[in-house]
Amino acid sequence: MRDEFFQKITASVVDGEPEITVDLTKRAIEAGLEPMAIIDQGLIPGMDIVGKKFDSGEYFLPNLIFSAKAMQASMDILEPELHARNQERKMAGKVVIGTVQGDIHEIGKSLVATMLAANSFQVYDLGVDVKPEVFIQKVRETGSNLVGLSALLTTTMPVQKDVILALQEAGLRDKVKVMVGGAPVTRSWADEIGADGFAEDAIGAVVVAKSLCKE
Ligand code: HCB
Repeated sequence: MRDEFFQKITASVVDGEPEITVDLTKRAIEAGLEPMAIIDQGLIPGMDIVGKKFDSGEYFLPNLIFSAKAMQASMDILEPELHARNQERKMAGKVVIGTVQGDIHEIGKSLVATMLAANSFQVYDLGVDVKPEVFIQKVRETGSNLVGLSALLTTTMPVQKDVILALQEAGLRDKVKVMVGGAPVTRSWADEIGADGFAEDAIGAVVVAKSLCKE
């Protein structure tokens, strides 16, 4: 019965069916399955499959959004259950993310935030048009080890560099990694401004974030 539950939960995440994932999650808890096992053996394998399908071109952005929603909806039920059992999920890292000052493009940044949250990162999403000092303040407040900076305009790309300089000035640069992204952002731009990582899409961002947080 356990394996059947896990397989169905995995499939509902892969299919991007939040309502089914929620229903299965509730039933699995009622049946006595451990919340941590539901995450490790049901949800995470689902997101792994989704990542592979996206990489191979079988899945597109809407698939990612629905799968991440399914995972997140299940996590909303499981987090309080873990808490009640004094079990905290082992987080992959703490990420402060936002679209930089002067830029109101939100979709890509939010997708990256959702995918990170679905992959066991604690995410602090500051929204759009975020001033460098607000990133600094949030990093200090949360003790985050990663900052994700999104910029969609060639005119706001330099603000990514401003945030890196502000981290340096605040004495935080050696405590936090910086990952940049956004349609006009390239690896060479990331190198030029001294970012630690660059990702072209949300799945890539999860891979880069995991590797930066391991360092
Ligand atoms: Co906007 N806009 N826009 N826009 N916009 C772009 C970005 C242009 C390229 C369109 C064009 O001219 N061809 C252009 C920028 C040109 C340039 O600078 N070279 C542009 C412009 C000029 C503008 C305005 C200035 C237009 C105006 O008012 N005259 C204005 C900007 C206002 C401002 O920000 N101050 C503006 C406004 C808008 C909206 C409001 C109408 C709307 C945004 C709505 C919203 O987000 N709530 C909008 C949109 C939707 C776009 C396009 C069409 C799509 C952007 C998008 O959402 N892409 C875009 C054209 C395009 O890019 N094709 C156009 C989909 C997401 C999923 O991709 O690249 O954002 P993404 O994110 C990826 C990836 O980059 C990476 O992962 C994400 C997920 O796969 N990633 C990260 C992103 N952030 C990351 C952070 C990390 O740490 C790691 C990875």
